[in-house]
Amino acid sequence: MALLPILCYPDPKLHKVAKPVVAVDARIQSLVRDMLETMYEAKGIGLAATQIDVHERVIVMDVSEDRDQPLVLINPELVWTSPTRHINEEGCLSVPGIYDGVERFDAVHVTALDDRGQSRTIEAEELLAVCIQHEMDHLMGKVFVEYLSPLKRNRIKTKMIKAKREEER
Ligand code: K1U
Ligand code: ZN
Repeated sequence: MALLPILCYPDPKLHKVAKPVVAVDARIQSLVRDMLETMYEAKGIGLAATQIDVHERVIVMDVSEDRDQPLVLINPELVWTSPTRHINEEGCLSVPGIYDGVERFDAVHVTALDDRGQSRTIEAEELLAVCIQHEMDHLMGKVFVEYLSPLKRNRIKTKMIKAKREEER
């Protein structure tokens, strides 16, 4: 297993659109293991392949309190969204230290393959529903700060660029 570096906003690679996985083979299973290790180490509840510069439709998540219920979604597709939405506080491993409210569907149904290539449907609500929508945005090249006002987004961009410069000094 390997820890993978996570891309930081405003890296333009975060805006690439991921392609569908063609086959759930040993390469994808190894990618999933590395992504889970990276997500747990970073103390995140989710990670999209885009964030580690792999542009294929793979997501890993674990919203359980004990961090022992990994969920793997390969080629996820939203098949149902609730009629209601709410604003939830979100964070992002690619935008460390920034938290803000984003409006999301309260519940979603998603079809996907698991890490053995089996098709499944997940009916998600609460934090899992929010996390799925956040991670599926990553696969489309969208970072949560793009829902914020241009003023907030530009402030965050400047802060991230400054932090990166400091880190490189
Ligand atoms: O995709 C990512 O960058 C992971 C991200 C997932 C996420 C968190 C919160 C709402 C939606 C999606 C994180 O794990 S950020 C860090 C975190 O653990 C967290 C932050 C705020 C609330 C709950 C958890
Ligand atoms: Zn994120």
